[in-house]
Amino acid sequence: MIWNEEFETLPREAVEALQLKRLKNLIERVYAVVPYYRKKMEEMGVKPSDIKCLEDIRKLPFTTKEDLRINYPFGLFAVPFERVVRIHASSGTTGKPTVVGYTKRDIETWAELMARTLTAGGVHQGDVVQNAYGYGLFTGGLGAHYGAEKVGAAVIPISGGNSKRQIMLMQDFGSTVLLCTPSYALNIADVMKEMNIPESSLKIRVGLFGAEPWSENMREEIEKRLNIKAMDIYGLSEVIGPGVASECIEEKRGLHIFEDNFIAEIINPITCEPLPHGEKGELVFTTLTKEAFPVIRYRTRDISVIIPEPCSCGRTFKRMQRITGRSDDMLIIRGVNVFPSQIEHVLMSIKGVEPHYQIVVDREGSLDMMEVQVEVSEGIFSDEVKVLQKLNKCISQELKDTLGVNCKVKLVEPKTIQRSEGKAKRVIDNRKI
Ligand code: DLL
Repeated sequence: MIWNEEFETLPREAVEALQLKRLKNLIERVYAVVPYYRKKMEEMGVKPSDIKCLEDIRKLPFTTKEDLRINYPFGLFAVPFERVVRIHASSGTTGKPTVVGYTKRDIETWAELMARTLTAGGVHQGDVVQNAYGYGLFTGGLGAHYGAEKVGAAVIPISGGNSKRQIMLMQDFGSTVLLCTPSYALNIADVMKEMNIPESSLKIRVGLFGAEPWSENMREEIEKRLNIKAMDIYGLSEVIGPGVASECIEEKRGLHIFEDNFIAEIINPITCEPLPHGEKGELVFTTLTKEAFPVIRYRTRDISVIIPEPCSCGRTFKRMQRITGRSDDMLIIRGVNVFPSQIEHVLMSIKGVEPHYQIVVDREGSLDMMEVQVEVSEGIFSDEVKVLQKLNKCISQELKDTLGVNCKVKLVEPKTIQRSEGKAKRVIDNRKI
């Protein structure tokens, strides 16, 4: 099922014509009303009239989290404040949050995009949607909520946390759809196991998971343990929230980018050079329809690949591969670039290892030391020391082969690594660098 046939199946030329028209309007508007963008464009010697074709987007300056910080809280808003009806924020790296605003029309656009997302995941009227994304300043809860109502599903606005209550309501209300972070979905599966509740006592059919990196192996684990289909959905507050790109249930391979609303580019994160489709790099988004808080060439730091080939589901929008890491999440361990996603990939392919782990980085003298703490299954933990040693050695070797750097592996008892109710914290970097 496609929520908005008219737009989601537009022929490519029409998509691009619409993008160009909207891009021109956007640039004219921000140049006129946002002094900061105007100044940046002037510094680069570019005027709105220089945007004549889609490739001309490359003439425009990038926007980064630092630009948002400088303009904290409302400096980049592009409408008079009276037109703002909602404010969200996400935690920044430097203490002050990143603030985003929405007009009435922005809220409608967002609901439309989330309706498309949910429909692409197979959600429809008659479904009971348990929305365990956090409600509040985080965009996950309310963003998904409006979309679910728009498709006509019954929404349970439970927010994240309190897994026992989540399970009780899933059983009592007959929830058919679960919305939360992938790590929280596993947390719920763990609590169900502890309480001896079989997944067959639930009606959940599908889950739409996002807001944090996860792997194909983790998808398999969630699908198996909850007996559902697990879909990947992507978005970020600066661009709109959830509803930027999402998988279709037909293919489950790559996330369709809602290109009538956003232009996606991939750049080399070091040189900032645009990369051709099919090459891996940092995702950059320009919003085409947002009124209150448009962004121009926003650098997400998320690493992905754009897939231009058409999809069998009928949607004509290009897809992006699932996020494989963040350019600023990359750890440099003794000079070697290490992504937490590589570690997750290794761990999830080893039997006896639970999908709960944490990476702790320290500096001893001038040497970086990385320890990977991994939970093992109940059965393995009560086994002989020899079995544990063997498993430890196997994980260390696999990690070394994949990462090209030695790391310490510490097997920990089941349930010792802190569980997340929202985004999981995978890396603790104790180095003062
Ligand atoms: O996490 C919006 C969202 C809510 C997306 C619910 C999906 C579901 P922020 O808090 O601003 O917004 O965080 C955005 O989270 O730049 C990525 O690094 C990461 N992220 C979001 N979705 C995915 C995903 C929301 N599907 C940041 N896979 C982004 C990997 C994701 N990372």
